[in-house]
Amino acid sequence: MKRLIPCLEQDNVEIELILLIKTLLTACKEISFRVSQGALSNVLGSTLDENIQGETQKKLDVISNQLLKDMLLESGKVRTIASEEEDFVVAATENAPYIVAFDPLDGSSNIDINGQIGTIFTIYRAKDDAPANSELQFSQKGTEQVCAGYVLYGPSTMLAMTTGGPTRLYTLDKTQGCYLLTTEQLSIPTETQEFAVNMSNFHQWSAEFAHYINDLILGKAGIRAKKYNMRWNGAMVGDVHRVLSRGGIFCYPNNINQPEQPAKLRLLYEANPLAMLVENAKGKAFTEQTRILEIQPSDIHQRVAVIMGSANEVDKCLSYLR
Ligand code: P6P
Repeated sequence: MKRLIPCLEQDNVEIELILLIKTLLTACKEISFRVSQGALSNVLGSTLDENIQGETQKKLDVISNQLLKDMLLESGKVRTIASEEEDFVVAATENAPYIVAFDPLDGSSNIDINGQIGTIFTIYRAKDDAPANSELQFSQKGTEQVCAGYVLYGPSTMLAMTTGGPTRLYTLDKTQGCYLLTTEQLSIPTETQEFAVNMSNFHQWSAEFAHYINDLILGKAGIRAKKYNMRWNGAMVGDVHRVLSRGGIFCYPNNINQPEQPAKLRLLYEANPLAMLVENAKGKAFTEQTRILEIQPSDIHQRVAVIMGSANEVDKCLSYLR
């Protein structure tokens, strides 16, 4: 099986970016080890702190964030860092070529129940018209991403990544300590019979989205005339990995009862990188109206509705919302 670096070289990825990806994935190897140790290494449970999202920080959230931040700060390739666990951007190396944003441990509510969790990351070129300590470094549409990926800490540790070309899957060989190519090119089936949504939020959806889900639940007896199955992982990275692997549609729509902040998922370090992975695997990724990758960001922690996965199912869902 091919190793990661030769794959990136074959994809003509520039050496500076290859070195940065290598650094980032080295940190994820350490996170994978800590996660797999679980209760044995006293990393379970919560801290007494809350992040800017208002969520209680898990010990592993803080450990993973620090691991990534330290390694990226030392890399010399990163001008600015943004993280779900950091209130503000962190200036790194002046005039370095790239900026990096990440969710160090997506789905951390799954940590204490040994569920799937993962690190989501995205890389852009640094901007020369903004200081290294400015949020304006991340004022770039998702279409500007030069690399997007996640490392999923499941029964095996898997990396899904694109550098603009196909979305490829790699598996971490823990004996050699390297990521090996296990799926050359992911291609999401255009049709599906599987949807992912938190059904307990039914009361907060728009009537149009509730109608769409209700038609899925009606199955063969309803207008969709086929039986649908439902999965909800509690970790977007796990749900989207399933969608990338076998098709499906992942939905986190707006909460109409919270007009001041209707969306839950974050654009910069959740929706955008996963949207790039999905689109480069022939899927689609929208909010309730807009292609996610075309949104002009306004804030590093801004939130968006998410509907992504099998192209024809996403189109069908959006047809209910228009
Ligand atoms: P709920 C995890 O906290 C997360 O940001 C996503 O990874 C996940 O899909 C979603 O929230 C789960 O939200 O409301 O079902 O707990």
